[in-house]
Amino acid sequence: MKNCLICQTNIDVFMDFGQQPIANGFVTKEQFDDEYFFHMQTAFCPKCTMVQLIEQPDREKMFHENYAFFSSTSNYMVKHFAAFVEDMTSRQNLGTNSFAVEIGCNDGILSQNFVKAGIPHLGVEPSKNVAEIARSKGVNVTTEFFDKALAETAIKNYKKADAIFSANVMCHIPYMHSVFEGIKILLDENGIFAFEDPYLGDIIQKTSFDQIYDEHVFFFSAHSVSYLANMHGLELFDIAPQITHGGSMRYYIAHKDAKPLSQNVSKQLQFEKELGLDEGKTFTAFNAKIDKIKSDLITLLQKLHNEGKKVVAYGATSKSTTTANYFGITPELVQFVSDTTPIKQGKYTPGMHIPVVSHETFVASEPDYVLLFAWNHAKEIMENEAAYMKNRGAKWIMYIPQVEIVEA
Ligand code: DWN
Ligand code: SAH
Repeated sequence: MKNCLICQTNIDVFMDFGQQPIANGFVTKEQFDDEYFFHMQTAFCPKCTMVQLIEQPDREKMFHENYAFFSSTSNYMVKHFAAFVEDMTSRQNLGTNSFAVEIGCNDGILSQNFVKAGIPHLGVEPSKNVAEIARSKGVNVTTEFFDKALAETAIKNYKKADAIFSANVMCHIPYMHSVFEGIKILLDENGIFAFEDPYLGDIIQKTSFDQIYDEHVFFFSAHSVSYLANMHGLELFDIAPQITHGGSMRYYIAHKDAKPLSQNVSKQLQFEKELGLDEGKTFTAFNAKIDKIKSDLITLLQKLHNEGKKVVAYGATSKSTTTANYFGITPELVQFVSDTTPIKQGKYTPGMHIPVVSHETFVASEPDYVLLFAWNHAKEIMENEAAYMKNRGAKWIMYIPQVEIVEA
């Protein structure tokens, strides 16, 4: 029995993924024998409704000077984050006299827009290699983990923030009360803290179980975020669904009563009730759907293997570490994974040890089927590869929300 990281209530496990490796821990052959594994289980809190990991590896094992995810590998995401800064610029009238903070700025994909607009800013990014790239784009970065202590230092060195941004980072941080205490200290009395993360409603509706991996400790909903904000004298006053990462939600938070409350919030809370996000049985049903995808995908890959087809994968994502390890996708079933990230190439995927190769190798390989591990970037990738796939007569294999073969 464990206690909820948010409200301390006893929580029960609803899904057990067994032993899982570090999702972004790509390994060399020499490292095969001493890979780190942890017991990955998810639980639902019946009181505050937060869905969460029971156990998470130490943060230094995941976020360090060899972090393997570089945000700017997707052109679509570059545009998405420029639009996020525009949205907040118009809400807060951001300019040369403002102060903006980004928590988890990675390679500067979002914060580079502050540089372009001349907005004084601070990027917080503990993974030194990606932070260095953000710096090379002119972003002012501190290579530390955001928490209450960092917020206290930031108000001494800078000033209170008119806007605090974070994308795909809040859901990574187990010490969430320290983060929210930090937000309370750092946010100007009229400021907005806007963050987005994969949305629990989409995860349940699409059975996108692969959003569950070591880095993702929380699976947020409007209900759980609103509960958390209230605990700190803050308020969730607006929300905006996003299509990114297979369905995300942007949450707008301010000091209590500082901003008008949008009807979007109450409508979403109603929708979440209808979807059953406040009931344990919803997550039991989710479990059964995961196991159906597992057996359908493994049956298909085994059949293609027996027929002598060449099957490869596209996108060595963090998500695919869960898919490959939980389903048992071996290098026999999938020969390699293509990925444009240099630090991943020449290494092997965590746990299952599928070789990671460059896009050039993929193009030269003439596959029959391509398993789209980076399914959240399907539009961008399928458009870019349409001509190649058609010429080759290759087909895509999709598995979210269900297993299907898709003609290019
Ligand atoms: O939350 C997180 C999100 C934002 O990013 C982090 N915890 C880690 C990471 O998750 P992920 O690895 O599942 O993210 P992506 O964006 O689905 O990863 C896509 C992968 O595919 C990257 O390694 C880059 C690669 N890629 C490619 O080879 N060709 C991507 C595109 C768009 C391409 O055209
Ligand atoms: N915002 C980017 C990066 C997401 S990946 C995007 O949306 O693409 C998650 C990032 O969070 C990593 O770069 C990791 O180093 C960073 N991170 C993890 N814990 C953090 C913390 N406590 N404070 C700030 N950043 C953190």
